[in-house]
Amino acid sequence: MADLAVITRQALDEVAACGDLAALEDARVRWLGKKGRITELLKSAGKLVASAGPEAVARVQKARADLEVAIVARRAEISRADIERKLVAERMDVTLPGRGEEPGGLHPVTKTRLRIETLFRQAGFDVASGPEIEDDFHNFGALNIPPDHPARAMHDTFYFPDGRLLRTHTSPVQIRALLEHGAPLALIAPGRVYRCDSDMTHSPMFHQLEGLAVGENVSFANMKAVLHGFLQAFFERDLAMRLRPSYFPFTEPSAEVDMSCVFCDGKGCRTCKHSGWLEISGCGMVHPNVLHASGVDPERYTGYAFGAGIDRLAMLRYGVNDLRLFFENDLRFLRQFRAFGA
Ligand code: 2NL
Repeated sequence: MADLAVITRQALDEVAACGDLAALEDARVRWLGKKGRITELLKSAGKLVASAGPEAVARVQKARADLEVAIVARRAEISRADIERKLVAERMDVTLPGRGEEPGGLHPVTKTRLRIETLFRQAGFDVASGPEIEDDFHNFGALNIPPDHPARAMHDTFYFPDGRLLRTHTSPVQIRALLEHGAPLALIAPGRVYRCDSDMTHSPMFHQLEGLAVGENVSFANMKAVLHGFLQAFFERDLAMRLRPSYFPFTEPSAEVDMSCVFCDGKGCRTCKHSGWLEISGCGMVHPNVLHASGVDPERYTGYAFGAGIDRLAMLRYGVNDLRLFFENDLRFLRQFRAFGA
């Protein structure tokens, strides 16, 4: 029994030295298990009393209780250390930037359209829109385009089996506005249009800007001033503009709008085919037949109208040389416009 203190000390040291729960369990079994050393001592309580006196049993029971307490405490310590280790190992930096946080941006054609809308609103125009699926009357008939006109042919226009069609210009939006509101009126109609056409410079879907102003005494000179003012505001520079005689069924007289080349300032370069001029729009005074078909009295009112490609305006503004880039939506291309404002 003189050894009990030594044995207890040894057991407590072993428990204290255990580094994980498995080792601690081994130690517990070794000392307190069915065949553990302390348990064996208590099993022979009779001998113990004989050899070391009656208090000896109580001392062994006290040693066993102390050891149990020590094991429970050590188990808690190891568990806490395990959790601590796990927390350190699995630590994450919540301040790191997340994945996929790249901001999006508006498509360059959308930016161009919004810029055009802002500029024309500042000049007193409304912005109108309408259906992309149209009927023959709003797309052709009301625009003084005769039934045998080549633009109506299957190879230029996408038709549905029921005779409806994909609008080939946004003029029908303006016809609808005239029918609904009458004169006077000033609006632009930007939007998608469709033509059965696809090559280097033509896409089956492209974006058109049309404009219309109808009122008493609206003149060709008014049109010229508005178009020149728009082009200078859009390209943010002084530039020359000229009108060349042309023909459209829906305007009379009609003209092509040229502006001095924004790449060479009129000196001549590849983009303007060394002419110094870029074709940018078509325009004219609204044909009396068109006003009449839209419910407007051509004896009282006059109007001008124009049409231009938004995609082409975007190409010239951003220096893009291939129309198709706008429709491929390659992110490497589109990302370059993030920094640009409208
Ligand atoms: C072009 C030519 C043009 C118009 C469009 C128009 C609309 C109405 C009445 C009369 Cl409602 N005209 N639009 C007029 C002249 C030219 O577009 O080269 N577009 C890309």
